[in-house]
Amino acid sequence: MKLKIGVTCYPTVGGSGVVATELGKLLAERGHKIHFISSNIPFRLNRWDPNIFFHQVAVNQYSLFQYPPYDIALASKMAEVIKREELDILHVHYAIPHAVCAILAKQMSGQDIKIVTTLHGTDISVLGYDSTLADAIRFGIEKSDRVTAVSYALAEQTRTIVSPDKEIDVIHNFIDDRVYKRVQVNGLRETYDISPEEKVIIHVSNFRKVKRVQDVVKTFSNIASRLPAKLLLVGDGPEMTKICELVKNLSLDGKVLFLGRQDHLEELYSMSDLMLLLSEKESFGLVALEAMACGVPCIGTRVGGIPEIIEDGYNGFLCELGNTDEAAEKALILLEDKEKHEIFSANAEHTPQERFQADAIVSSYEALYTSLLNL
Ligand code: GMT
Repeated sequence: MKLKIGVTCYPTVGGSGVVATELGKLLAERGHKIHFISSNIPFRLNRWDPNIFFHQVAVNQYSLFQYPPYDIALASKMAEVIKREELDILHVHYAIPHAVCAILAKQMSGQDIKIVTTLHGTDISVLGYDSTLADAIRFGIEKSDRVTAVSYALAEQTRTIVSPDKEIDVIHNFIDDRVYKRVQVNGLRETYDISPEEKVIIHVSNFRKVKRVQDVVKTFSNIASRLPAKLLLVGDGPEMTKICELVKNLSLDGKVLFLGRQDHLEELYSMSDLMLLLSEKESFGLVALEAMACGVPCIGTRVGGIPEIIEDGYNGFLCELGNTDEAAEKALILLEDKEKHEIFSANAEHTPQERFQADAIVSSYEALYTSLLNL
């Protein structure tokens, strides 16, 4: 049976928005009607599909209110779409505010819609600095009909920190394997002035503190003192100024390329030899999976969901958080041994198909929806 599914996520750049949108697109390809309800068109919603609809949440600023009422506006829009489109399911990404808005919308609409909430980790990291939101997060989780987490680590962390009286299913993230694959990048290295003997190391993030981009630069500095290499820093965010300073202080100008936010990451990955993901918090680490799909092994910290993607000694290496010497040593094991690098690269390329197959993961969500509706 074909379903009518409302989807709410943050439309801005970020793994949760990517996963929500890619899932919606693949469900639409299977014939379900997908209604995105969001403040803006999700950035990956870049092609027309007759089964995809977008309902914009208008958040107005009134002089009477100190803050624009995003949550109430979202809940109202959800209720409107639930009623008009006769939605079966509302799938929201994040417990706060989206699950809480969905619960309110359900009450406003008076319909027996089922609410599915996917946790991406941000709810838990928010709690790290604002424990007053714990009750709201627990409420959002407990009042959802089903809750999923993107990794076993996140499910466990949620149980420990929030202690909800609710089962949490784990459904891993996935990538669109039609996009993320090794592609020919003739002339791209030359464009970036990368010589044939130089190794290319890549890091992609939103440059938040938790991403520890300083550790990435320090690790690179160590690597670059041993062999010719360039570091591609892709993305932008609050830590950027500090990173630029560090690059200068370590005399790495010219070796570190600041590429800013980029589309078509598959091309940048395809010309890279190694990815560094040295975060202190990472519930999954979608960029590691994207890079692997393009044949790039990863060095990652033994943190959150990263060990669920990086299999130590198979498609990359794990290292201790903050230990940049260890990260550099592990990187050099691959960069200095062509044969080993080829094996790791092939293993990385197979990882999405082996354990994060898009088709199977979309089917898991489909099964979850239909079981909720007793179909
Ligand atoms: O990593 C971020 O800062 C963005 C954040 C988000 O909410 O989009 O990413 C989270 O969700 C992604 C998709 O599930 C995961 O791949 C990221 O690991 C997770 N980020 C953190 O846990 C810090």
